[in-house]
Amino acid sequence: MSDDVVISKKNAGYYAADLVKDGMIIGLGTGSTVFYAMERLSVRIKEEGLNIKGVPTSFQTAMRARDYGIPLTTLDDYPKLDLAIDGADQIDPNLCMIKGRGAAQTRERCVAQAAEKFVVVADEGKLCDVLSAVVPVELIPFSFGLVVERLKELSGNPKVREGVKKDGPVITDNGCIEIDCDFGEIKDAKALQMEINNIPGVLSCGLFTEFGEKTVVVVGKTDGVKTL
Ligand code: ABF
Repeated sequence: MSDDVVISKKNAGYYAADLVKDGMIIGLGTGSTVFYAMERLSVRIKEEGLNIKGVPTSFQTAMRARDYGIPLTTLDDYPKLDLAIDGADQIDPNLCMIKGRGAAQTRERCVAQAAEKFVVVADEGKLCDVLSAVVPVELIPFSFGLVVERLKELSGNPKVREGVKKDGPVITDNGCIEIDCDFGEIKDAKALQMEINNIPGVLSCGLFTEFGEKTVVVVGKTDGVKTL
């Protein structure tokens, strides 16, 4: 990762962390850019006595939050969140996005749904005119053959995300399998998201087209940020 990208991610993460107000219950996404937001929150907790709680969207985020001294809670305790901070892989001009490279999109969707405001942090390289990255799909192992067949019928090219062992699938925090499906340029992301999420056995895919109204995208640059 280039120094410019690291600086950009840090600027975006820090800016998002400074949107957090005392007393907030927030969602904590997964990924390196969010981790910069958590780094800044850690400093604010220590220096300002910021009083917040976070709902982590992955085991990795929970571990990182504990290291940073960010108190954790759950959606059971707080089904409504003030704000969620999360990352993305691609973001189009309509604030539709592809997420899930961290295989955490299902929990990220729950947290985004629960949040009043969805703050997405990204470097400029994540912006695109048309979504075209592979779409992660989380599914229960029982449905694997069916989901693969259906994704192909939708003109996708599905590939199982491999874990540490060759041909050994990544097992998500939910005990499921992750597939990365290449659809090339995605002309109608909303429709494709509906199709994929309606396949029996799919927990959720990485197309996020339903949160535009409450989304603020913080685009990190080497000299600051711009918001969309
Ligand atoms: C998570 O972080 C995923 O949904 C998304 O794919 C990833 C982005 O990671 P990074 O911020 O490291 O680019 O939100």
